[in-house]
Amino acid sequence: MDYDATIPQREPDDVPESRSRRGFLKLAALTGAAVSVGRQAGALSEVPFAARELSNEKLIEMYRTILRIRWHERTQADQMLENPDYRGYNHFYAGQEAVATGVCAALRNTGARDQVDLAYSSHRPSGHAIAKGVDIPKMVAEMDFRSTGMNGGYGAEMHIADPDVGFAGADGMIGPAPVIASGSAFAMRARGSDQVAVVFAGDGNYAAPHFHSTMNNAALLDLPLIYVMENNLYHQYAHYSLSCPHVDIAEAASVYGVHARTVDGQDVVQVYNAAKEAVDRARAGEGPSFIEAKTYRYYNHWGAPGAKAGELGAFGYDPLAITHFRPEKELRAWMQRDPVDIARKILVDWGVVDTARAREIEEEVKAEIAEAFEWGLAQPLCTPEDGLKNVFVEGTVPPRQFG
Ligand SMILES: Cc1ncc(C[n+]2csc(CCOP(=O)(O)OP(=O)(O)O)c2C)c(N)n1
Ligand SMILES: [Mg+2]
Repeated sequence: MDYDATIPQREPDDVPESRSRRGFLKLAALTGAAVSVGRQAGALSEVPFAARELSNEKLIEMYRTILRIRWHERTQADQMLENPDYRGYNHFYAGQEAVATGVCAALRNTGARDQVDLAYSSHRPSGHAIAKGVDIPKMVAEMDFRSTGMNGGYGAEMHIADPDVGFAGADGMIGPAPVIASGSAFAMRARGSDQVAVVFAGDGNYAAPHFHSTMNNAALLDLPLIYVMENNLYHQYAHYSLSCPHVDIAEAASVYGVHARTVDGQDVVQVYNAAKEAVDRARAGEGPSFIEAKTYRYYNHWGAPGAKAGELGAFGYDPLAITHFRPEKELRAWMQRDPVDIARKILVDWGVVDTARAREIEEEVKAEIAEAFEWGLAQPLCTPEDGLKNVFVEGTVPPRQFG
């Protein structure tokens, strides 16, 4: 589709809220360039190379985060496949690790509740949670419904949350998360805080009305909201082209006057650059940003069907799918641009570590995750009585009227 032909062009001064976009349009008008909303959204070369400021320690920590997510997923998939006593489940994030890692590396992940940045997930939360810095052993226990887990065994995958690191959790619904996150962004702005709210949502969100109302309100109110759309090409078993007319969904965000970028979601540095730009804009009161990260998931939509223990990814048939919906060659082609390999190559090429040290770090992370599962799966299970806790209050509640 040719967006130059289909998106009506506005005069520079007709653009009400987005200062940076107005500047861009003015500059383009001065140079006589043909301006298209679509080209702005996809203009990767314009993203400042913020990663130049990352210390070696921070780059290594980002690599560790990618590896923690990867080995958490692989270990949990193996539990689901091999351990009949394991009750946890997950919408696996393997393949998308660089997105959560690059975004959260640009956020404030510790501090008081009125300081820490917030991240919301929709239904694929484990990678976002780890990147935000949750306690992994407690998350492992939570995902297996253990009473000493992160949320007392009440949350499990779909509702894991840790306010101490600003991880607000998932809601399990396709649509509402961006609206909820924009409510937090509104509160941050109303309090005069420089916090930002981030929402991670999939390409399936585009067709939900919440996407459009969130973009509209965030632009109108200049909210410190960062909408990270992880475009992994599919929602459950349908390619996104079946529900979205855009190739780059970022173009749709641009139309609402939201600063929008598309990035290679397999490359943690590219993701970081776009996230840092978005965070700086939000903290400076310059309003919302939208980052579309092109990525791919290695497992099927939910759980481990089609996967084999000890192997990365699911190539086999998913009984939940109506057909064998994604070509194996497509999955293998994406795995050739693996976020772990790309991050390792960046570290080695930039002289941060050598290949041997990078491999050692991976072994350290594998051991850390193995310990997390050992601890988590030794925790006490919830009892039937636990199910009644937090439902009724002790004693009496005085009658009360609103108003
Ligand atoms: C309102 C609603 N409808 C349907 C579902 C079932 N569902 C869960 S995930 C999903 C697909 C989401 O696709 P996408 O947004 O691309 O995210 P991805 O799973 O690819 O990460 C659907 C339809 C749901 N959770 N909520
Ligand atoms: Mg998707």
